[in-house]
Amino acid sequence: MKHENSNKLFEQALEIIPGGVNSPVRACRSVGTEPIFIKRAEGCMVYDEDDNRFIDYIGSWGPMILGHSHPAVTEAISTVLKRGTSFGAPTDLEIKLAEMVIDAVPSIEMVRMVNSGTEATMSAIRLARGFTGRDTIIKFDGCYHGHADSLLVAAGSGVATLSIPGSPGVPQSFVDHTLSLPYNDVECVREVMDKQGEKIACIIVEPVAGNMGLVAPADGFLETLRDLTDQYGSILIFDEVMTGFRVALGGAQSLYGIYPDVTCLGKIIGGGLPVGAYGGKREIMEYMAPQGPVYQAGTLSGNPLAMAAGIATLGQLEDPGFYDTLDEKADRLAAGLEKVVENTDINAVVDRVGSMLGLFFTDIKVKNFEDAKTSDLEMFSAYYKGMLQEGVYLAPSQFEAFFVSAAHNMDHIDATVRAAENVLEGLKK
Ligand code: HOZ
Repeated sequence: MKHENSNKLFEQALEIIPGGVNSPVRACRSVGTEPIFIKRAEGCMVYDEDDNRFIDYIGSWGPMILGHSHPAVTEAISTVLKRGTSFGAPTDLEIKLAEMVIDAVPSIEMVRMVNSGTEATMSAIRLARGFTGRDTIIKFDGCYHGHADSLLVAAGSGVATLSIPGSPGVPQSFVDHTLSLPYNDVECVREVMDKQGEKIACIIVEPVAGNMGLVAPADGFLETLRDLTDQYGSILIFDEVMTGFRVALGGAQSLYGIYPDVTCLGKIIGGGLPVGAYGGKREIMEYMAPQGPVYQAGTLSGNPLAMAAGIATLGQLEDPGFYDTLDEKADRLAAGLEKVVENTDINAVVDRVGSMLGLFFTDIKVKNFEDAKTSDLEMFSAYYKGMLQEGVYLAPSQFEAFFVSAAHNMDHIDATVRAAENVLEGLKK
């Protein structure tokens, strides 16, 4: 497989863009390759600048649940595009998308649109601090909530991929207000809340962690967070930027029946355009300016193109049976990969929640970031490269989930399992 054109573009990019990329994981450093440059994408396939084609399981890191260039989404964007691209003023599209979000996500009564997941979590934290009058927050090791200063502590995703302990540029005084605890450790969070609960503004959590690879919540974990935040008057924030409209129409909260005070969204609700949102209980959301005292603003917030893409995407997800069909495909992929792992006798574990999947090269059940770090990263890197050669495009990091879209069919899934079989057979030797 040739990568000549991608390699040339990367050389050019390195001269003028830090690391040659606009988001660190894309540089593919942890897997020891150079990024492929994408020319176009359709359905579940991406095509690169060297005319290679790949079955895509990155899906733009989650948003493309319908697959790429879905006609309903591209048509909605082009219709709105003709009326102008941004007004910095309210439009009816914002109301429509807000209504769709509120109808689907059980705990959201009011919602504010922003431009990215990072903006959503950063604003939700400020809201929680403003509402409670407290400064300290709790997050979990290996969870990634975007790159706002106070959240870059023991973070997953790119921070974990590059093994960065924290980030220079984040004042120690910010970090002092962030407690990071082990994911799924009910006893630990109970102990900390029993000692410091009255100082805790919020607990923020990925209800299904997707930024340390895929890690499902243990029985009782989310419930304990709900109980403890209720007990101590702290805000419970679910970061559903990845899981929202992904694991179910109502997100992870509807799947597990645990409802947060504030939910952060992004990815799917923008249908592939830049978007984020945070929403929750009316009495909390009314604390936001201009209704309340907590400030947050944005020139492009509620952008009409993003709203149109989001509305068109969510419209497709409302089809009865959408998630059953999607989950069937994801289940076939997970089962296929498990079988390959078993047959090849390679140390690896596969996990799945809805259409989010993970594969760790370890022999233990992964419950938290410490477990995730036992994965053999050299094996992952060899697996990643092998799969790319086989025409399968995976996230170039052990610490990211991968996604099945509605555009994958059973043939794509079976071809992916065969590819994994070839690669893992080869690695065994
Ligand atoms: N860190 C995000 C995924 N978990 C985005 C990665 C990217 O866009 O490069």
